[in-house]
Amino acid sequence: MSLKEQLTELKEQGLTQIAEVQDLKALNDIRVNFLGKKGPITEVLRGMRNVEPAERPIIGSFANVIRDELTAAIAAKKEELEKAALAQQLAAETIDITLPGVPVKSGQPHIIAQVIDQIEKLFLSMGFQVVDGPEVEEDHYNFEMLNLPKDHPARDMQDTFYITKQLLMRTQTSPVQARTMEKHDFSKGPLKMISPGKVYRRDSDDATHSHQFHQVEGLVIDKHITMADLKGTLELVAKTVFGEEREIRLRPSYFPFTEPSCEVDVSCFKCSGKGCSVCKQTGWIEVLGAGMVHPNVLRLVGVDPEVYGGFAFGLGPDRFAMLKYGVDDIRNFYLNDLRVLQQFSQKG
Ligand code: 2NL
Repeated sequence: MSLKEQLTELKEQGLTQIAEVQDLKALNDIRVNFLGKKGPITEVLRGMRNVEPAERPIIGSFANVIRDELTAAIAAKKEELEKAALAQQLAAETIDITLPGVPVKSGQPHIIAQVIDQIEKLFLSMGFQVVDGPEVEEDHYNFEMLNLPKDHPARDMQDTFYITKQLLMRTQTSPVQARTMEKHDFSKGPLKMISPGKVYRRDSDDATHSHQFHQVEGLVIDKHITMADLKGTLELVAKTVFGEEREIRLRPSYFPFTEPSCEVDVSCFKCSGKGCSVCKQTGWIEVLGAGMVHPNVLRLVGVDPEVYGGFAFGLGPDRFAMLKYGVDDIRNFYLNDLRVLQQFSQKG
């Protein structure tokens, strides 16, 4: 067989093997076998010694053409196999996005926290500070500083959790305000604050009483504060929590720490004032207590009542939530039954 014939046969063999090969490893073996230094093409070319010198360049370039053809066929096959491998991998790794996912359970703030958050947002927007304080409080700050003399009925052992003679669970958040007023430098400007938090009463729990509940107290101390400032502020609270159409009215009342004192009613959000079971046919619902800070309280914290005055109020987020959502038993807020709490999802 002539060299040309041998080379042509090698080419045919090579092309057949390349056409049949199924994987990249075997393809590489073919490449090494045919085109490598010890491969048959190199071997055939060694036989050039016996070829006429004039023939040699022709055989040489014929061999190169065959080498190039096989190289090209291998490259094409390599690309084909790589594409097939990628397609197979992609098919195997396909994610079915129509499959239902694993649901993620998300919580939400407790309904009382939601009411407090809403009130905090309102007061922060009016430049008030939100102040925290201890729940275990001194008798001095809880009562004494708030003009509750030693024999006042509110200080009765029956109503307060005493820890020692001097220490107790705070019955209101006003001690936070007494502490803040005491520290405030009034030459630097007015004091505008709210103090939200937990308070404690030595009560038997029932539908409307809980030994632990919540309070948000508010306080503004400055020169020239009037009851109109109080009314305007509380009207905003009522509208924010109970709806834009609400009105408020002030009725005279009594608290040891304010003078004058008032109770604040909001126009009924159920019947808009016509009279229904929620407002007991009066058109009004009592929602909070307030007043002008008693001069004795100012004196006790070192503020001159001849120069400064202010208003204060106290409201119950528990009562707000009960009224707003028609919850008739305060214990629902503290039993932490998810069937109750999940009804107050903010996701709507
Ligand atoms: C309520 C309503 C009220 C205050 C709280 C207060 C605080 C300071 C000075 C004066 Cl530091 N007053 N707080 C005022 C009026 C009402 O809470 O029903 N309380 C028993």
